Amino acid sequence: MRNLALVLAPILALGALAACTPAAQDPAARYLAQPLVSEIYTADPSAHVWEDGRIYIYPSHDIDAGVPEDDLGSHFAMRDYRVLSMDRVGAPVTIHDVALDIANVPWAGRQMWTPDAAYKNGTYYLYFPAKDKDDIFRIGVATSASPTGPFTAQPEPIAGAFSIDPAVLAANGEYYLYWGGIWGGQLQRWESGAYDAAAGDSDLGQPDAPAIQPRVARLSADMLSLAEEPRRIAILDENGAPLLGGDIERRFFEGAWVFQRNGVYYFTYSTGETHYLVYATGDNPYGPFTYRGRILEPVEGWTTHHSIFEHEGQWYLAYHDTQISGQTHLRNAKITPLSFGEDGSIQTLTPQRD
Ligand code: FUB
Repeated sequence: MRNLALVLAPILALGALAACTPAAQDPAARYLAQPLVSEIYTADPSAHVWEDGRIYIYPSHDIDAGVPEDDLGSHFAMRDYRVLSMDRVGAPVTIHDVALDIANVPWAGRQMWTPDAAYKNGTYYLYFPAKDKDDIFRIGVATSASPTGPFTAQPEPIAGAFSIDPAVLAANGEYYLYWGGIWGGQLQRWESGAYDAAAGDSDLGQPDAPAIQPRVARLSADMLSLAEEPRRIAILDENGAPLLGGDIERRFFEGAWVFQRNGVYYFTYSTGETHYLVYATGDNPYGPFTYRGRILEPVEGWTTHHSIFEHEGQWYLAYHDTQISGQTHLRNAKITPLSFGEDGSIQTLTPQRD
């Protein structure tokens, strides 16, 4: 009996110690950041600071539409957009009314995925992907006099743009639209230059060939169309060779976000099935960009998607995970500070402790 007590004592002591750790007292403490809001599900947060100095988040608005989960993301069956805003990170977050409903987009059929926004000359522009009536992902644009909408959609999608995950970079007095996502995002179906459903639903199965490349085009002066033919974006390894399709820990999958810092252009994206947020850098908006490293280790949930912005001298990463629901299609947006090294490298973040 005495021996048993001797054996059990240290185990019980360790247990008591563990129960005192912040994570045991509060399960939320194991996360790097907390959800911005819990009233609605939000994901793919595209963050901007407009002229009023406030932070505006344009996220996907996740819902449970009862669509079974599959490899193409059919369970992400979103139908509208809501904008979030706050004075600064950590301040109360306002959930604004519906900014755009799929019922008011004449060409759209289903699945309103990641949006982004831009501001020019008193008008706010919301860029968004949705499947058209033929189930082909297109990218549309809607306008508003207010950063939070309601937005009025153009009657047709933007000619020449396709696939998913639009992101806008304002630089040098111009605006550049980036897009693309493989697998369910259908980018692989546009490899020939025209839509080809026969190209299938994955990444073309060419592990030794250059990976499928995201696209970019400068926007027209009225922000409603492309001013040039879309260009393919090269993402290179440390030897200047294009990343290969089989390099699944580094090649582009979806979720482009581009920003400029100290004259360097950062092309950031998700690696999809390996669940990393990574970045590559270049010296102009079109690339090529050279792979540099990871921004965020895998979050809870299948998808990972983000934006990066500066507010009052501090850089931030807006991202999402599934902390609230534990379900891959019901995500919650978060924001956490981001740090850079002297050489411009991004310091890798870990989103939760195991
Ligand atoms: O939210 C739907 C899709 O999931 C996005 O468009 C992808 O980037 C992924 O986050």
